[in-house]
Amino acid sequence: MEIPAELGRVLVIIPTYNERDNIKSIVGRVRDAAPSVDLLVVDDASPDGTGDLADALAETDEHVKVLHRTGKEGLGPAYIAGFRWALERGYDVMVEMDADGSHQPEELPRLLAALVDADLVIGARWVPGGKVLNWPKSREALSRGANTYTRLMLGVPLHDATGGYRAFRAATLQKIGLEGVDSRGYCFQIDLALRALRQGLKVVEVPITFVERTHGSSKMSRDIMAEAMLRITRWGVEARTAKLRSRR
Ligand SMILES: Nc1nc2c(ncn2[C@@H]2O[C@H](COP(=O)(O)OP(=O)(O)OP(=O)(O)O)[C@@H](O)[C@H]2O)c(=O)[nH]1
Ligand SMILES: [Mg+2]
Repeated sequence: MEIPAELGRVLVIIPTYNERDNIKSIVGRVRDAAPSVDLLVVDDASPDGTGDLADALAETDEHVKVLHRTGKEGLGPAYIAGFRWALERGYDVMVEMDADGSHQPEELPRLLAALVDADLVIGARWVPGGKVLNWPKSREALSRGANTYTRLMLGVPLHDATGGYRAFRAATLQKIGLEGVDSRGYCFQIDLALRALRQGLKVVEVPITFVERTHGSSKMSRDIMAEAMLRITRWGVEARTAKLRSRR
């Protein structure tokens, strides 16, 4: 499947923290699946040397770039740094992709095809045709629960607002405005989807098959979950309060 030329220049952004055993494979798979796109690895000074491995890959392939940051700040700030880097260099499309193989590069052409008629495409697990491989029931329940809570609390028409395999048009990020985004963990994904919807942009979910990582360890934590719960609740309350005020 070809990448639609009308989309312009595409950059796949891969945030990494201790992904030594995954980085080479994921970069290679993206290069095979979509040879015309560029890649940016955003590494938060991984102690396991992921940043050096990424530099080595960049040395032999001009499609691969690396942004080194000074310490672990969470997924949100890493993506924002990557988005800024891309906007400064005139990319037209920015893709979010995990390094751990959960987001299959082979599905990228399908995500990009959907972006031709959308402002933001979310690779979704919890839609018909979407799947998760090798997750324990407890992890599935957590993700489904978080998404149901998000839909009810925020009134958004999305089934996988926490999904992190996404394609944005540059214009979408410019309209959203990245200045005020301070979410760190996976509520960053909800934050951006919500901002896009509130701007009246077209957000489309495309079914994906999400594969649990086989190497390295998850960075998911109690703190990240707590941040998401608190923020979803706060955004929901704020939206309801604003609605009530506007009725008066
Ligand atoms: N640069 C950077 N990358 C991060 C940070 N935290 C997580 N990542 C990367 O973001 C991606 C997603 O993180 P994961 O640890 O897989 O978290 P997850 O996908 O929510 O959890 P699992 O499903 O258990 O893997 C991976 O590529 C991580 O290496 C961070 O603080 N900084
Ligand atoms: Mg993961």
